[in-house]
Amino acid sequence: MFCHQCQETMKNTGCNMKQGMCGKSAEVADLQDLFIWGLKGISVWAVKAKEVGIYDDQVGFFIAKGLFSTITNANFDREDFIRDIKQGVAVRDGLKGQFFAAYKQKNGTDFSGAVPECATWIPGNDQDLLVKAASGAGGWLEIADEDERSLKALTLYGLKGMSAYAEHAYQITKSCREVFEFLMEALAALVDDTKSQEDLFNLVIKTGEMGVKTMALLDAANTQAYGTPEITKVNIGVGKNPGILVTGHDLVDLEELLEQTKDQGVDVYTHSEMLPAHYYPKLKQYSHLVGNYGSAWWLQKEDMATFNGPSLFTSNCLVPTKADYRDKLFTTGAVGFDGVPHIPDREEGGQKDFSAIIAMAKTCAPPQELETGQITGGFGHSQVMALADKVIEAVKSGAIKRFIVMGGCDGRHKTRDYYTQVAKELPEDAVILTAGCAKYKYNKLDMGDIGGIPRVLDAGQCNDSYSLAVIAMELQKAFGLDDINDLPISFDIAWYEQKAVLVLLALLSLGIKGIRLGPTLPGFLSPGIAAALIEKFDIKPITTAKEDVAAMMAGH
Ligand code: FSO
Ligand code: SF4
Repeated sequence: MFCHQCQETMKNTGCNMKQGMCGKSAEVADLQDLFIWGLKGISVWAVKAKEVGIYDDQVGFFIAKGLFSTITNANFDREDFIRDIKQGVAVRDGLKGQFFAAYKQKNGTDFSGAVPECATWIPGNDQDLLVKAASGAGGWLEIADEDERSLKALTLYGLKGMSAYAEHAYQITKSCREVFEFLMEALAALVDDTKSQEDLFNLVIKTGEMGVKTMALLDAANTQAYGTPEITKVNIGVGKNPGILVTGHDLVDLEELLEQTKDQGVDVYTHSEMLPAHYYPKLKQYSHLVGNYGSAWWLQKEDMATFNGPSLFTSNCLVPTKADYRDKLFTTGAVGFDGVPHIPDREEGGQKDFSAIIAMAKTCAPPQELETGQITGGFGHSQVMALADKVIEAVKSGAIKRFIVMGGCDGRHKTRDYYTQVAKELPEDAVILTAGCAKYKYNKLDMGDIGGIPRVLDAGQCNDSYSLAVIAMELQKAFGLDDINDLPISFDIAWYEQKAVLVLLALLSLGIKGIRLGPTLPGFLSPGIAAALIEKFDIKPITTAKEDVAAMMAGH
């Protein structure tokens, strides 16, 4: 195996032993590479098919859901990937057949152009497939040039994040054509030998631009389905009923579970990235959506053990475990874990069937209390802009000196205490804008407020980083500034997995410069590409909380 897609990668170079730091086995890592190689093969035909007027939404969705399943901590199940690789070949050959027929009809001759091996490969039996995967087919080490590998990794990881957000949006909108077409075009470009380094650099930037569009799409879809997020106090204590703990990012899954648990004597709690569900009017009206239990994803071993009831994973981050609570785990969507029951996809127009998890919850004790009180969130772009006059006044009067955007991911490394330290070190005239699970590093500190504006404004999930960008663009307009970088805003982003890569590319595509990225710069950046990003965008590694706070407050 060789995997370097997340911030925990071994020695900040690549996981290349029997299993990754995340617990992913070498076999699953190799199968994921082979699967992605197959998705590139489908994309090669999809780009050609587009030229003769063929587009199939289901092919786009297969690719998006497939890439999503290869994100860090989403799917650890070898059987899922063996199944998906074979299904991918069938999808590819179906599309290829359609293209051949349309091509012949249009040109009067058979198509005879050259295509890369991933567009024609046949898996044979399961054993052949495993041998092919173990040979490293489709893996990063097949690319000799480190800068080419780095640019392709930056693109692919951005596409993975885009796929996750597109998959969530698609569950609501049932249409994501522009994003799906871009995914296929970009995947095909990654196996196109004629692309120069400049082409690949441009593809990275285009991925960021499409990232903004994808997050906007998800923002609109969530708002249309569940209302505009509003400022909300969320209970972090527990009730007396047994409960189901829901984690991940999929609001449709949560809504269906809430419907099916109505009047069942079972409460529903959010965990980690599901916390922002409480900010949506349509979801918060369910009285048995009781509160948020525990902290960020990496503390799930502790939180899920004391929760007592079953837990549902609607997306990453899942931590592989053999602990007792494993018997109470359920996965759905792109998530998978060997031997853990998987709740199948909904039929067209129907709902997922959560009866097994509800039945189990009824046999469980209520959750053990970890803490009491409330945390406040729901500061999406429309809520913050509703406070615009107050915010602008506070900036003009000097009551707010600076905004620090601290969105992104949380994680288990000790070095991430930096983000708690930054929050503590910030002077009282600084306000934190956050989104993503990174917020758990400081969202339970008592940071107070500035004239009624809380000093930690939580916009929502990591995809709601879009909201933070909208707020910045609105403030730029309100202050009449030509350059977004002249705003009193600094970016101190924590990354862990590939959705954060997309968020970073999206911010860069909006022209935001001087972003601090930590706890380490990505291991998949070659020295040459890291230098190019630093030169073009002034990206900075983090240093110490003290030094960085001083620099940010001084406008650097
Ligand atoms: Fe966190 Fe995990 Fe949202 Fe990520 S739960 S780390 S960027 O998957 O998705 O913020
Ligand atoms: Fe290693 Fe991260 Fe890949 Fe897991 S996802 S194998 S920790 S680089």
